[in-house]
Amino acid sequence: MFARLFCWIMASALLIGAPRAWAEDGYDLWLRNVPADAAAAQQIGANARSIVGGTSPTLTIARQELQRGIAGLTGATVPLTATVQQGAILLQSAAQQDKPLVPTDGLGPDGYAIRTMTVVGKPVTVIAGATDVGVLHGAYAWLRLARTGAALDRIDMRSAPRIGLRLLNHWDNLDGTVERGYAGQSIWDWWRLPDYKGPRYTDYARANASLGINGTVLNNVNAKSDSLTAAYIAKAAALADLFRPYGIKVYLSVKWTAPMELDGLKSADPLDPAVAAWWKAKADEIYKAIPDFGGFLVKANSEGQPGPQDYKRTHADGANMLAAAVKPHGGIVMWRAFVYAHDNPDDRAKQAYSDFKPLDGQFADNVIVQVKNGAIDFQPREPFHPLFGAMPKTPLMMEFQITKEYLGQSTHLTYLGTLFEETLKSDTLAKGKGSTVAKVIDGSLEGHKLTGIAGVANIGVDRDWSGSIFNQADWYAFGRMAWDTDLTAEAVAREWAAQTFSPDPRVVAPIVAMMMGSREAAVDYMTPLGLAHIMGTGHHYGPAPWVSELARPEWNPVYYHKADKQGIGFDRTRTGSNATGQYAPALAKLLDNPKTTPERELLWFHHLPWDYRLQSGETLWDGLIHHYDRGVETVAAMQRDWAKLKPQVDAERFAQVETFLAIQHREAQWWRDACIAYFQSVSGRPLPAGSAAPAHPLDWYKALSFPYAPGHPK
Ligand code: BDP
Repeated sequence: MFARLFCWIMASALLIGAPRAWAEDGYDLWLRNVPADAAAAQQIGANARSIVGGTSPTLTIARQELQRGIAGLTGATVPLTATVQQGAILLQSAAQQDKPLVPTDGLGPDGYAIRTMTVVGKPVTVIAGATDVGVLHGAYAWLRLARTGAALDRIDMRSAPRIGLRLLNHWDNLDGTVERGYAGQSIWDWWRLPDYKGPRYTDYARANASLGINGTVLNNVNAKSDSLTAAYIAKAAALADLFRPYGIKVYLSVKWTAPMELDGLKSADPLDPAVAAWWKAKADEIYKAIPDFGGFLVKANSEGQPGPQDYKRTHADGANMLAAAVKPHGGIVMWRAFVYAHDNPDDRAKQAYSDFKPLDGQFADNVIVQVKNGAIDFQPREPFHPLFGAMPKTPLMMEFQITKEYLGQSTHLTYLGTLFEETLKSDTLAKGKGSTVAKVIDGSLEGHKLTGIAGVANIGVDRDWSGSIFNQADWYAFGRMAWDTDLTAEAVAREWAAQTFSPDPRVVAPIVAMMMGSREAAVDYMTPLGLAHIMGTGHHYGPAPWVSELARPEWNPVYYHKADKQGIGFDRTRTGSNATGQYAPALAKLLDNPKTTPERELLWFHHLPWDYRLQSGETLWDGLIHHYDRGVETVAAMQRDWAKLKPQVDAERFAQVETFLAIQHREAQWWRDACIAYFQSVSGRPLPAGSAAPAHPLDWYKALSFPYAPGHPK
């Protein structure tokens, strides 16, 4: 024992400050098992001398994760023992115990309890769950405590998610491309599935299970019918088999016209019995291969996708027909509310509500409507979607975008935890104060049992999975906040930084500070004061507020900012498009008045003169420019803060972040300059004192083109 400890201290000493034998390429995500400092290693070792219990596939994973984690952190090999000894970790699934040592009622199928206690006279740690998967989540939670340097000798915690479905949505195409993916090709190697199941799939499942993510939609919402052929069902089944012991179910996006494309049906009318019979048979076929298949995700009658409205039926008609097909198997249908139509002249921000609100109460009980966080499309900032709180009889699930289509794509450091928190904590006022979006989606506001939250994944085959080290934090934050919507973005950032870099407060504090200010910086240099959707056409990379000639009005940035000589902003008040009228009356009243509208959403709801006075006393024009300046300055400050971390961060990851921050700074400047050049060409106003003129004339920015920008479907 002593000798082992000595070797360990020697090994750790050599590792600290010395180059590591393996590359810090980000592959290990937040599950890095690297030597803890001596004191931390000592307490981990003292509280994990052996592991008792569990032989099921899931409990075996729990044990192996603990063994692997402890070995990495302390150098010790932890044995699996049959009897309880001092400092043991006991894995206890109520499903396999007559008399659980720790009560598991109220934990649900996924929750866990961890408690240090005395068993047969010996101090031990019990990790308990009502199910094996609950225990697995508990094992990951214990490892999180260990990796972040928390005390392990006095634990008494219980944690259960309030939201039932915590899902990733992959916008992955069958040809390996990823729509809005900036981390390389799809991780699903469809071509070589179902035979070849590379190690990445298991590591993917580990990463998700460590956060409590319990489902994954494998394919793009812009779905191809082929994913429902026998060959592709077999491929999906191979993935489902791998993910099952991790508590992760698979789901598929479906194309509405699949019965026509695959089997020559004449129609896809949801009320046509032949169509319903086709889907029923298809569901039966899927469940034969994947008995715990989760269900379907559907994008219908949106952006050119077919749907029930093509047959003059409603979204509810369509959803309910599919729901009936999966119902006997316990499946569900997630029906997306992201709809807007080319022939609807109404404000695009109003269209989802207009389509779906009248259907409240008409959906089958295994349908959940999936609503994006805002009414337009994953902008750097959007007010919460007015459907939240407006459909009391219908379960609504949240759709966040983890991939940063509009927030700097792969290179910008824009931590999304703050965006998630802002949305979840928004108060809909639907049933008085405190009717937060979080309470809508966790079902507590209206007493719904079916509850969910989805994040559009930022995962690809890049070694670091997410296109950058810091993008991993967005996947992490999504999973952690899906599990517990009360977690703050800051607490999550702290956990992530401690596990990803080092629990040393001198590392954690500055990294968290960078992360916490980063999304506001992007809002400032891209779309301050409630502006939205002024990015480049198609690829959505970079600024293009001048675009005005695309076929559909609502595709054009000018539609959104409405800047002219007099002022800027979209009038969505009672006297404008009346999108404010879609919010609860008490909130609508506030939003109808620019003085009681949060300034961060000002131009989303109001068209205001350039001389309008902001809270700071400056004019709207000057304030707008100052926001742009501030955004660029914040990125420069992030660069300086990161540079100071050089001694504490491994060279490889330090260099990536340093380079990406330089790109971000350059692009922030570009956003600022191009937007100011354009808005100035419209307003004709001078820049406030101290603000530099754009580096180039407007035409220079307009002439830029990006033919091979990633993530853009051709
Ligand atoms: C937009 C994306 C587009 C998606 C669409 C959707 O630009 O690629 O297909 O949303 O969510 O954000 O369906």
